[in-house]
Amino acid sequence: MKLYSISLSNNCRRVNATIQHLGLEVEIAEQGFGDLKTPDFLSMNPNGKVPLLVDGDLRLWESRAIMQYIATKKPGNTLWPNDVMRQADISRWQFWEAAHLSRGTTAYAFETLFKKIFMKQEADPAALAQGEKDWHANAPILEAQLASRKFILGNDVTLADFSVGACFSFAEPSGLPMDKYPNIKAWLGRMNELPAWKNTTPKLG
Ligand SMILES: N[C@@H](CCC(=O)N[C@@H](CS)C(=O)NCC(=O)O)C(=O)O
Repeated sequence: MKLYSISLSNNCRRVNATIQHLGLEVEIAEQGFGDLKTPDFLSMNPNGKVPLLVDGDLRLWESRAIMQYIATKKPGNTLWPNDVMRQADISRWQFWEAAHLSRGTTAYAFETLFKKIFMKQEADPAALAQGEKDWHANAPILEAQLASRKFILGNDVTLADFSVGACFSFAEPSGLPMDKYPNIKAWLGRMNELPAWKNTTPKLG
């Protein structure tokens, strides 16, 4: 298997953490942003985005789909247990973070960090205010889930943790307001004790 990836990307991080945690043999092809719009790359992923997994004839894009697929390569793991009810529960958190939680966290990262670093632009106050609203609308749901659990589903780390956790990759440098969410902060501390998670922390410059 070969993964086209950019180590700074939080979407790639959730896949790379899965690979490392399971000890999967995957060739990592680190890309530059310019590489993603070449005809060759677009023929594999018309979105021109990473991550992209190649396995035989399969060209698989979308980070959460890649996570589920590669996790099946190592049966018997806690990340994606062979139990449809657990899988449904994990998928639910993956879809939730993609559709809801990431709206606020991405707005913070984009407005306060990436615009400055890559576009030499200042944050747009209206976009940041909307991001703050989205963040506080969704964070309490995760905060409540983690009140009595070590990881999102319980005692074992699952793809839900790597999926949702990736949304927080830039929480600190982007100034995401975390004070009202001690359970999320404590869970992120536990995530950082996992070598696969710590090793895939994106390095900003
Ligand atoms: N929903 C996609 C998002 C992929 C995505 O937006 N990737 C970014 C990196 S974080 C990218 O490749 N951006 C390059 C571009 O849009 O030109 C996933 O989860 O895989």
